[in-house]
Amino acid sequence: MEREAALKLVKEQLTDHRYQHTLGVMETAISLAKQYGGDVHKAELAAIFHDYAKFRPKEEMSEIISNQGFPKDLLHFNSELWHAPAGMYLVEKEAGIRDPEVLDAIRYHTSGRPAMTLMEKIIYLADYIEPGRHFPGVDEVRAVAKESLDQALIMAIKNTIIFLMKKNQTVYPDTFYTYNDLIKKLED
Ligand code: DGI
Ligand code: FE
Ligand code: FE
Repeated sequence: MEREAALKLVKEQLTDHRYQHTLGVMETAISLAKQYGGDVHKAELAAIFHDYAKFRPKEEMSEIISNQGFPKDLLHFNSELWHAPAGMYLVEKEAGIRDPEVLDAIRYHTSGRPAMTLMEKIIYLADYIEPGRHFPGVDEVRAVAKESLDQALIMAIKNTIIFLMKKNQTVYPDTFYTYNDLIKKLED
């Protein structure tokens, strides 16, 4: 699917603010893909669709997780996590996207997972550092992203864990497993 057609589908699903965020993720994902040797068109598509399900009713998302083979433990953690797997399912069903690399990048863009693929890393990081993001520490991650995709990813995941813990929120285990996996690979 070409950019314009994909953007049109996504625009209908999102608020204007979230659509602007999506455009930022798209530009950032394209430049990370160019820098780190990822497929630029796939990165563009995954970025455009990554938050497709963000505004679906919680009941719809939890039903998808329950009935479409996703891990049910997600339902016992923050509902902010649900739009990623629900998005994967809906993007395939409603937009006809079939590419597993694109679909997995959407699926894992919030929690991460151990052994993330290059495409998954690009989308996770682009979501975190796109130009519309303004929070403490984001500029440091942007700077590191110019040098090392994995180092920047570790910083983003670490910041997210600390952010959640400061608010006394639960952390989905895969987020910790992603952090551990990346740290172990650095040690090797
Ligand atoms: O959809 P976005 O706002 O663009 O960003 P996102 O998909 O990365 O995440 C949405 C929020 O989910 C983010 O502010 C942190 C929150 N969240 C809640 N529980 C968890 C979590 N994020 C991770 N990585 N792990 C959690 O357990
Ligand atoms: Fe998201
Ligand atoms: Fe996002």
